[in-house]
Amino acid sequence: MNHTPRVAAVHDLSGLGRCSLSVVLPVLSAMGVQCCPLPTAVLSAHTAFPAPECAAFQDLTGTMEQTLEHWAALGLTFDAIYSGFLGSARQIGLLRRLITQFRRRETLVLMDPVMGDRGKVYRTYTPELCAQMARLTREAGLITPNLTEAALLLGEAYRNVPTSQAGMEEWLARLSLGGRRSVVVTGVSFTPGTTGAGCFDHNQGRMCFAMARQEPASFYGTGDLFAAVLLGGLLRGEPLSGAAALAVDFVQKCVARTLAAATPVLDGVQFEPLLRELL
Ligand code: PXL
Repeated sequence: MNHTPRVAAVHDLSGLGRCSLSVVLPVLSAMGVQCCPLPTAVLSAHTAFPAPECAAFQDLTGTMEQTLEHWAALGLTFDAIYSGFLGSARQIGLLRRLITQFRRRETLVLMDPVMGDRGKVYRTYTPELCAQMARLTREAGLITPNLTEAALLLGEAYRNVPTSQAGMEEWLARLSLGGRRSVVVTGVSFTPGTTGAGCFDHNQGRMCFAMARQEPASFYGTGDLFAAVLLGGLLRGEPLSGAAALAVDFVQKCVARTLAAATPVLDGVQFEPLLRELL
């Protein structure tokens, strides 16, 4: 690609906790991608921090509507549309509009169906929002659920998460809607000490797994970091398997570095010193 690829990134902006836009923007910039943020909400800190009365959660649905009007008037289109944490169920309709109105035929639509983690749904996500999110992912060319979100999308209990490669391949096939879209499930693990991503590549019609050493802790925001590196890799022209391997490897290095520094899990991973590896 000769021009700098342009991505619309639909995510929240959290003041504390290294997730969503505060991770996506620097990663995509480092990878040579122009990131146009469409913030869904502004939070004082991500939702896993203790939330006293004074905690800020500013829903930006109205601003998103105005932004889409403005972008439409400017005749914009995007090389990729990438969505993550949403602030309200009304935003589903706006995301649908963004996808239908601003995509070209070759535009990559990456939906990270952010809904929960570790078997739990996020505090601000209603059952209505989850159901609508699942429905909208039908419009995506690529989805990147973690295990919790994969179970929610399939209507499976979290305890049924596959622990074998064959079981995960069956979930990947179901998540691909019969091969119609690409899927990358994060956090898969079949052997102790190893974790990574299970992929179905719609273009090549095949599955692959990208694994790395499992660090003995997990951090908030790593799903967002993963999806941003994956997207940056794909926009550089990497196949899904290569982009997934890059993202798995980068997240593992960030986690290892953060563990060594022993900073709080809620603060997310120290990706900043490693960003140059993505340049
Ligand atoms: O990393 C996912 C995420 C994104 N945005 C907000 C969150 C979370 C996960 O907790 O709270 C606001």
